[in-house]
Formats: sequence, structure tokens, C-alpha cells
Amino acid sequence: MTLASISEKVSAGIPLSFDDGVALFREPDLLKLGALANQVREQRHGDRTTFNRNLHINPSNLCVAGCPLCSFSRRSPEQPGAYTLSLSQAWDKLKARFAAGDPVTEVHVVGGLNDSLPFDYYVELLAGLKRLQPALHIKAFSAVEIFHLHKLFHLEVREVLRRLVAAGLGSLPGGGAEIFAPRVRQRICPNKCNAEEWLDVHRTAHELGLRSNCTMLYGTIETIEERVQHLLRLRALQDETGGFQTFIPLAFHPDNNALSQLPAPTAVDDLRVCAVSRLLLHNIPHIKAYWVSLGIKTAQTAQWFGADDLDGTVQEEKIYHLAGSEAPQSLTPAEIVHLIRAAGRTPVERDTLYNVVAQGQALPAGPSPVRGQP
Ligand code: V47
Repeated sequence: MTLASISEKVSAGIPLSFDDGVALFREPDLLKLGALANQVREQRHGDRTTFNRNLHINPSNLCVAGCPLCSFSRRSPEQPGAYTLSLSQAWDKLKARFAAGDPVTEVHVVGGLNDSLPFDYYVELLAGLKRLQPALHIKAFSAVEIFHLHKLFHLEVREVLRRLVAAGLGSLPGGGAEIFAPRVRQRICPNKCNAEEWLDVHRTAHELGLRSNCTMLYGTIETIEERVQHLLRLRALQDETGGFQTFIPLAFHPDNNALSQLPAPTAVDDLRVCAVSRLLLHNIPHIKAYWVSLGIKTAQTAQWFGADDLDGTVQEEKIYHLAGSEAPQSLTPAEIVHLIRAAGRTPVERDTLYNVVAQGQALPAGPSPVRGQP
């Protein structure tokens, strides 16, 4: 398998094989790999890079899973830093955005696998956010959390999702997929739902008409082959349902967790994973370079290695900042617009479902100084 022969397949629209994926991860010429991913990106999205205005709410960090990879969770309420937000504390976070004249179109809600909150907490959390802002899109609860609610409350996954949709759930985020291989899961997240269960939650969500995102956490102990298998399983589900809208490669952060002996992935790893994902996942429309995970500079560069999205303004992110992310806590829309233009791309503000919200003159005027940048 050479890059030239893979390039021919890409041009002919032939899905790449497992062996192609392995060859791409082993390709020494990062720039040629990036150029091929960029060709596919530009065919699909031209020079646009999208972003949105969003707020993260993490209702509780109490978690029964105790994953070695995680720096956010606490096992018991007595542990330092453990918290559970009351409903009004959670709603206040959205209210604060209005009060600051900084409204969001999306709230991203994820948290620990808390086994002491009633099901109504989740329903009321979403319903209360919707009451505050009926047009808000709530992207909430990773498949791992949905699976936990299914087990805890003895409700079918479909029923959990139906009740949350009735309360205001708009889509599912892509977290918790990690690496599907049982060998890796056993070491990095032994108590999380398995690959089949994760995929089945997304399949059910798609059957109910919800869109969702998907992820891969790279840079722990996985092999290249396990990465490729993971990506191909996402691609197979997408062939079945068409419900994934974005793939987000997530770079492992080793601070303050039980895997802190591992080195963090380098920028070259980040760009390679981004490019290979774009090439293998021909049927998933968007590749998100999540700037909180990659850092601003790599996320900008990734716009030339297959990515066409940067995520959003992201206020109140905890999972990556506790694990060592040095990215700013948030960016203003004007800062993101500036970063995208500085990367040589055309910024477009989108909503969660990738409808255009603002472009051209309607975007905030830049350039403006970017925190954390020289
Ligand atoms: O599920 C946890 C990962 C995910 C670490 O869908 C870690 O739009 C690196 O899924 N190092 C949460 N990664 C983040 C996530 C996400 C983020 C932004 C947008 C979307 C979306 C989804 O972060 C977790 C886990 O896979 N994670 N700990 C860590 N130490």
C-alpha cells in the first residue's frame, strides 16, 4: 500500500480498507498525508471552517466508573473537589451568559456516572434549560451516561432517550467511545460500557431521529491497528444509520490521572490522526479539531489536515483543563473568527446541527487579540 495507490482510491471514491488505514498511520510524509486529507476536506467543505457559541455544564463529577484515564471524576462526595450542582446552580450558568450579554446557541452537558441522583434530575435539568431559552440546542449525555441511566433505572435505552428528548434533548455528544478494543478498555476505562453497548446507544438515538457525534481517544496504550479498527466500526455504524454528524479525535491528556506516566501525544500525532480520520471516515461529514484538546495552534493547523470545524466558544470546560490542557478557558466569537481567518480559512458560525447562523459581514469584526497567543 503506497500513498499514491491510496490517493487513487480516494479520488475514485472507493472506501479505504483496514490495510490502507494502517499504511496511512505509518506514512512518514506527514505533509503528503495532510495534503490528501485536505483535498477531501476542500471537496466537501471548500475553505469554510465552522464554529458555534456554546457553554459546557458538568452537573456532577461523582462517578462510579473510576476510569484511570480521567482527571475530572471523584468516587465519593467526601473526596476533595467532589460536587453535584443543584438544578438552579446548573440553570444559573445559562442565565449568567444572558446577563453577560453573551448568549449561546448550544449547551453541552456531560458528567460523571452518579448513582444517587433521581431520573427526574436529568429531565428537569434539560426542561429548565429549555424554559430559559426555548431555541437552545441541548447536546447532552454521552452514550456511556445514557447506558448508565438505562442500567440504574431499569429502563430500555430507547425509553431513556425518549424521556430525555421529551424534556429537551437535541443530540448526543460523542464522548466515552475511547478505543473500542477490549484490551485497551480494560486498562483505561474498565467499568465503562463496552463497544457494542456504546454503538447500540448511538444506533438507537439515530433510529429515534437524533443526530450524534463520535470520538476516539488516542495516545494511551492503543496500537495503530486498534485505532483503525475503532474508526472502521464508527464508519460501519454510519453506513447503517447515517446519524453521525461529526467525528472528534481526542488527544489524551496525562495530568492528574492514573495514566500520568504516559507522554502526551505530540502535534505530529494530532495532525496525523486528524488526517487519517478524514480519509477513513469518508461517510462522516465533519471532522472537529477541538481546540481545548489540541491547543489553539494545532487546532488551527488541523484545518489543513482534514478538519473543517473548531467546536465553539466553550465556556466552563473542566475535563481537559483538569487533565492538563493549557488552552484558554474560553474564546469569544471574535477571537475564533480571527483564528480561523489567520489559519487561511473562511469562518462560518453554525448551530449544533451545522445550519449556518452567520457568515461574512454578519460575523463579529476581528481581528482581536487572542488570549494565550503572542
Ligand atoms: O468522554 C476524558 C475524553 C471525553 C481525558 O460531541 C479525555 O461535540 C483526554 O467527548 N485526556 C469528553 N481525553 C469530551 C467529549 C467532547 C468534547 C467536545 C465536543 C464533543 C462533541 C465531545 O473526553 C470523554 C473522554 O473520551 N477524556 N479524560 C483525558 N485525560
